[in-house]
Amino acid sequence: MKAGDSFAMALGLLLAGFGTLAWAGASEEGSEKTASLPSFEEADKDGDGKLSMEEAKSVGLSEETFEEEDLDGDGQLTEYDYKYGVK
Ligand SMILES: [Ca+2]
Ligand SMILES: [Ca+2]
Repeated sequence: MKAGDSFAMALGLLLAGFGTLAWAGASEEGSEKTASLPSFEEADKDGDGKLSMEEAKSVGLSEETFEEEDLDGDGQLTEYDYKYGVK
C-alpha cells in the first residue's frame, strides 16, 4: 500500500464522519415542542396580536415565566416571544 492511498482513505473516513455528524445535528432541531400550551391565537383572547399578563396567566403561564419570556421587555408577549421563549 502506498502512503497516498491511506491518506486518501483517512480523509474519506473523516469526511464521512463529518457528514454523519451534520446530519444528526440537523435532525435534532425542532424536536422540542411546547405541547402543553394552547396556540398563540387561542391564548390571545382579544386578538390584538400580543399576550397581556392576564391572557398569559389564563393559559397557565406564571408571572415569572411571563417576565422571563418577554424578550424585549415591553410587558407583552408577541407571537415570537410565546413560540420561542416559552418552554
Ligand atoms: Ca391580547
Ligand atoms: Ca415582548
